[in-house]
Amino acid sequence: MRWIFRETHQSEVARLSRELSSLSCLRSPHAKLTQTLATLLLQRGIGDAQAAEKFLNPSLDHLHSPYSMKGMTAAVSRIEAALDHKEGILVYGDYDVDGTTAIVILKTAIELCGGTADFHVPHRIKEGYDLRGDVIERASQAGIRLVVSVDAGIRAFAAAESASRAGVDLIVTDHHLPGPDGLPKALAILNPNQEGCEYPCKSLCGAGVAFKLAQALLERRLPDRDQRPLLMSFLKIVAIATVADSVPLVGENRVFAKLGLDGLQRAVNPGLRALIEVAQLGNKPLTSTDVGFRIAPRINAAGRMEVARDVIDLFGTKDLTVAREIATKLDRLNSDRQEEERRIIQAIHVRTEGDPALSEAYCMVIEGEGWHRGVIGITATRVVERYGRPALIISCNGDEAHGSGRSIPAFHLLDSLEACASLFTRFGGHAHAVGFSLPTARVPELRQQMDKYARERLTLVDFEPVLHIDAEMSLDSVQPELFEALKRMEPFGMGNRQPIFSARGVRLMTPPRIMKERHIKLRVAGVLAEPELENELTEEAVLATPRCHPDGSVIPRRASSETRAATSRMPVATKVHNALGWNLAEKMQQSGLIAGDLMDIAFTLEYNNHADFGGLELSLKDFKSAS
Ligand SMILES: [Mn+2]
Repeated sequence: MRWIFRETHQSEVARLSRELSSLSCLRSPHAKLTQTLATLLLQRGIGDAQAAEKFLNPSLDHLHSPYSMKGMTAAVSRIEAALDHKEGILVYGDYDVDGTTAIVILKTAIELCGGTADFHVPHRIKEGYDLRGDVIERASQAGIRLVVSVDAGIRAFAAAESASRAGVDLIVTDHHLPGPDGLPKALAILNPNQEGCEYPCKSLCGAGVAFKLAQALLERRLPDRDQRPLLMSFLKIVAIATVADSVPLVGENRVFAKLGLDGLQRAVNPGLRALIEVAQLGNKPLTSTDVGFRIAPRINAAGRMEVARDVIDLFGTKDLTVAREIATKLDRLNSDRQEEERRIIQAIHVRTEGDPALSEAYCMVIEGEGWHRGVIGITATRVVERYGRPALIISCNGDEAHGSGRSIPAFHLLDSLEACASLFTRFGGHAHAVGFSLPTARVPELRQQMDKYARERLTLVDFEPVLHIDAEMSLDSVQPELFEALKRMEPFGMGNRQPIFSARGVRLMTPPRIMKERHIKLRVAGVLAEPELENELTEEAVLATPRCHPDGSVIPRRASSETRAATSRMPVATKVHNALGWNLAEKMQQSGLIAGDLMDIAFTLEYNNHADFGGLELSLKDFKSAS
């Protein structure tokens, strides 16, 4: 694994570090801590104490005015007119987490303001993404005069034409980039990415844009005292979409994610409670990882397995028993989805094992008959993770084939598809992810052309995974205060990754322990002085081991004589830390490192809640022999 150190300017770090020392929320931090924090904040675009204070203490007061978004006034007046005249409104969304939660947000806001809202979620396979004219025409026949899109519509030119022909007013709310041919004809368009929109946060997800409209409506129609509690309850759902849609967790998105995640611990909505229950996340603070890997996939499973409607019913019901039934169904769909994913991955694995031409391809193109189209995107992600190469995964249904692709940073996937555009019946996407369809008969040609194209542009180095290191530090800096400061930087995710640190020349104190054949547990320490042989670790060193046992008096026992022999050759060390390395057992065995050796490690800081051996610990991302 290649380590890449993020750059910081020392003078900038020194300046911000001085400013941080006066921040009240850090409670008189020492110089080393503010330096580390300044480094991390600068990397995240936070350049002064005021911005740092905001970043470390997200609050409702940091939300921008909805009216700084272009089109808001027009959208709000039209919806208010509908409310006043008791017109029905159709909220038209999308089938993924972002699209379904956006529907829930806007529909609920309209209902809270006394209106009625129906909704439409497209069928993933039969309708596909984006608004369709026939759906709007049917709504018009049913008497609907106002359609509001969420998480979709910014390129729905034909549907917008149908709306205007059918005498339906269309409000588009979306976050996707507008196309090169301008905007569809609509009564109002809310999209921070449209030309002329001054909205400060450009990276809202679709549910985020829907939330801004909801916020504006609530401000107009409901008493002041209700505003904050209502916004807080909406943010729980906005946070889920914000994390799931992988938008950067900075600016207003950070406020959504932080307040929403905190709020989820006290979820009242029966749907949310049931969902947290089936994901087995009750009674503890939720992290962005919990939401991204446990909550969002269950919501997404509905759309993947073709019942996205269930998500709206789940959040709409007032009855916990009903909510539990739906959540249990989503949980099962998610298991089915995982099962299907495993089945495809297994098939891919078997094929690549037996076919070096496939596993050594510079762009892997792998097809299968009848693979579920709802999961080939996730499968492509897994293949890229495993092989480090761009991958197109294709589901063939007779003569027709549908594919989904994911890439690595060095390879622009959409450009590569454009280079063989004539093979496709349809394709789209961006640098990192694409979707496409083509005749099944042309898949071998696609495989050959993609590999040729990739070989002209990539080298083997591009396939080597890289690890971005935020800051180098000595193990002595691993202190509870640092961990506290890092907690304030949560939630981590896109745009605000959990900081990865490196420490050079740390000493492996005991023989590595292998856990469950795949993981390792190490004891490591920063080295203060050159070896001065002692029989065992000084008591001072042992006591200084960071741990959090209630009585603080547990001293680790050295188990075997072998361990004692190893530590007896050890020099006097400073604090000893536990370091856990998931799936690093094989690498440890290959490295030949033994107790007493010096190594360079890359790690994140974690907290182990175990009553006996809990405390601060390092989670190893990678290690090498000391350079
Ligand atoms: Mn979206």
